[in-house]
Amino acid sequence: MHPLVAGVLARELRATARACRLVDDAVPGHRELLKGLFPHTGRAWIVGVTGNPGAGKSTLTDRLVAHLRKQGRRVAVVAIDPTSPYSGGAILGDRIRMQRHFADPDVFIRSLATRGALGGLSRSARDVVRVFDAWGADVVLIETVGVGQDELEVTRAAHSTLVVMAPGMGDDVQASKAGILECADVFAVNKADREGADATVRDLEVMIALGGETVSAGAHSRSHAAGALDVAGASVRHAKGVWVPPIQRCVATKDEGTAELLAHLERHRAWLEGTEAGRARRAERAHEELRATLRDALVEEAVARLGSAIDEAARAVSERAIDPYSACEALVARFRAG
Ligand SMILES: Nc1nc2c(ncn2[C@@H]2O[C@H](COP(=O)(O)OP(=O)(O)OP(=O)(O)O)[C@@H](O)[C@H]2O)c(=O)[nH]1
Ligand SMILES: [Mg+2]
Repeated sequence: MHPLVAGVLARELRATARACRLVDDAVPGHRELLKGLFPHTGRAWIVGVTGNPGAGKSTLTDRLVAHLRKQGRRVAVVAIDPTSPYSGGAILGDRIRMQRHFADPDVFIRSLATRGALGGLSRSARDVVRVFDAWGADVVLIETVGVGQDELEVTRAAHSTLVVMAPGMGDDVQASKAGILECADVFAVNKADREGADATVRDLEVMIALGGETVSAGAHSRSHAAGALDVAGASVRHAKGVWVPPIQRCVATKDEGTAELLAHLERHRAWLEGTEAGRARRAERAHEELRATLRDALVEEAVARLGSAIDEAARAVSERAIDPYSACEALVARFRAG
């Protein structure tokens, strides 16, 4: 048994922080630690919080933490900032914003320092979340910036994903619509005290009404039909047991709408646990995780065994002596041969 397991289960601060660092960095032996922790996990509700930079994710997260604490629930926050891996500026900002929870032994806040030495950010996030699950978190909130591919993968580690929007981010919203719709379980239109919140809500309503289809920029001009679409589309999907993401207006700075937001998230959790569609989704996530872990393990094994052959092949490809496909086939053949 890994020596840190007992410390995490005893909820020791230093052991838990160290365990987070080990799995984040994927140092040798980190899987033994995770294996030891796994039997003590599975209780935590994992909530992803994503959205454009500055939309108010940290402020909202801080409010959600406060509400959860009032209910007596133990909370962990994992903050991820892929946009500025070196400055740490945003992370420092988050610390300041959430610092009123710092003295609370039932709140654990952790920033992912590395970009995930092995298997990337989503692997790192998933494993750190597991440490918190074993630590006894009732809820783990993962804050991630943006809706790029990396962030979408991180949110796949979550049971429920909250996408935070703010008025006046039109172009960003357009650009990331497909991605947003794919991962959002609940929408927060934050900064509802600012002009443009109604337009943002309408925009989202159209998007949701159109369902899984990728929304083109032309959707705006068709927004007339949105009302009808909404009724037909959303209610039909509801009836089929499909989750249709609700939209909640919030003013995070004033704690307005945040209790309702949490209630929406709770409903999503109940849906996950109580419906066939929800259970299917959980099974799909487990499948994804296993595939990702398998991919990492295979890559690790291949790199360990082929080592310099990979370097040589890469050099040959860069000198155009061979195409990357043939080079890869040769490496796979060599790997198979042992
Ligand atoms: N007017 C207004 N300002 C808000 C609201 N919520 C947050 N802010 C402000 O918006 C700014 C950004 O808030 P953050 O919570 O740091 O946003 P974030 O999405 O976490 O930002 P990054 O992590 O840097 O992407 C801060 O100055 C907040 O005080 C709101 O509801 N209304
Ligand atoms: Mg933030």
